[in-house]
Amino acid sequence: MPDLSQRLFFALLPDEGVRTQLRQLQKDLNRADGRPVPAKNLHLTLLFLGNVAADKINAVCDIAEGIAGSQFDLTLDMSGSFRQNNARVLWLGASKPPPELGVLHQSLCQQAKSIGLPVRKETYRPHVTLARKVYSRYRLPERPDRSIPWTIHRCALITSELLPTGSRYKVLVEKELSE
Ligand code: 2AM
Repeated sequence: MPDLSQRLFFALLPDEGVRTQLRQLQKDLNRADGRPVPAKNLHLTLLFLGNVAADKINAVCDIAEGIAGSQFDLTLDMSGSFRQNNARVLWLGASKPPPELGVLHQSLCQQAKSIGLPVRKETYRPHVTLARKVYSRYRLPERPDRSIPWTIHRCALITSELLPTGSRYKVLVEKELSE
């Protein structure tokens, strides 16, 4: 039987203005080795679900369709890195994540649990990954010169296919928050 499960995650999608500013910061990372995240893939993960069995995918789409609420503001004003195998992932985050972000994350966690998906109890660290597989010591300053103001208005359920060349994302459901 073919495996029809899908690797899924909920994310916030930047608008063009924010994407352009993220691209600019990525250019500063040119001095680092590593693999910059392609512009079209830039996002902030709300909840990573991992591989979801085929018979649960409709229920996850329903959760995404039910996302509602008002737009809110987030300021990307700090950077950092996570270790991943022998390399590092460089990211941009918010020193003061808005409460709405935590509420959205918690609500998605609860709904995912309610349909029987395993949700790991790890601390939510909202971030936008800028580059992966960075082996050099180059980092962005912890407080970049420019912060990026972002009005969050687009949430999405995304499927990710892991390819040798990197991840290929496809938006399954996209929701607009109200003004
Ligand atoms: P990352 O950018 O820090 O790798 C799709 O993989 C998205 O889900 C990425 O933004 C990724 O974060 C996030 N994610 C969270 N937990 C993950 C995990 N255990 N494995 C892969 N991606 C994860």
